Amino acid sequence: MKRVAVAHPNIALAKYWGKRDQGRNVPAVPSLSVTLDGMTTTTAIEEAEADSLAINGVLRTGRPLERAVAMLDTLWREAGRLGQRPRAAVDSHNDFPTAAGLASSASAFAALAVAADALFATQLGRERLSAIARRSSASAGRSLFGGFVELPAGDAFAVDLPAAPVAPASHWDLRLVVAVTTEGEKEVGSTDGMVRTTETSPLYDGWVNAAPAIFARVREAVLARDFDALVGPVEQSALTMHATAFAADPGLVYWNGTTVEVIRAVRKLRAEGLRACFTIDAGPHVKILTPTASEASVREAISRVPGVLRTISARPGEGARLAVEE
Ligand code: 2P0
Repeated sequence: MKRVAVAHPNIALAKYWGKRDQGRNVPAVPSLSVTLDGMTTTTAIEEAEADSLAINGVLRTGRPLERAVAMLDTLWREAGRLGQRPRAAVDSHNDFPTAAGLASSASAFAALAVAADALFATQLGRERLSAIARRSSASAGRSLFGGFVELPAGDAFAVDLPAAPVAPASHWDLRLVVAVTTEGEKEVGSTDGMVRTTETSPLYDGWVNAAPAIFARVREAVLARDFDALVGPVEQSALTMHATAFAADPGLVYWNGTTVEVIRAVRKLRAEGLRACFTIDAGPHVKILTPTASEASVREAISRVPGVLRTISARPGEGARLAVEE
């Protein structure tokens, strides 16, 4: 039987960057994200002669297949199933471009966890699926849930570390405007970038020490739906994460010139009285948070910044789930 699941990417307002434990993929800092609506990964899975993985219609081998297989093995083992795991054909499609800088690994592993849980009839529940997805890609643990979601930092012994919902999507009708600044893919992936930062950046300990207080301020502002209180910690989280990465050896510069221009444009809009703040992930695009009422003005102003190729708008959305069969 074929099972189909859908999941959405998420954007961290308080960033995760760095692992306490590489093998178990345990984050060194707490993060808080918003799961997005609109952009969707749809993943179908069915029993097959051998494990296989297709992404957007292209069969993949090597590392992407290994990561998917590792998740299927973990899920089977976690469910305490005896005997050999059924082999599975996984067919995953994204309806958004990877070059938009929206972490496709988050929605991919969240959708795969839900689809495989249904195929194997393991009924692990959302929390355990989140912990399993987090082991494959930490941000994927957050996409199991909708709305505003937190992922705590783990200690060295953390085996099961799920994300948890902070508030549902309906809690706060914010908009997230992505300013796309290049169509190219990033040079250094998040996983490798984090390892380099952890091992070589002299600022890494400062980031790990500062992150919990920044996270707490973001969490409080989200719960209070206080946009003005959100601005400071959201921008500080992104800038401190990037400052730490800049200081690695060799330095990780995820930005391009347009990234800086958009930051300046957002601050100018704020000085003119508009509510908006920015965040940046492991790539050159800028994500701008704004209340619904100012979305149109923000989009228009940001589209005019030289170097911005286009903008994409998203709102808070739902967690990973089985697709409704037609
Ligand atoms: C985040 N990022 O909190 C941060 C901010 C990117 C910048 O989580 O190694 O793909 O698979 O656990 O989850 C992207 O990193 O990394 C990410 P792994 P992941 O959204």
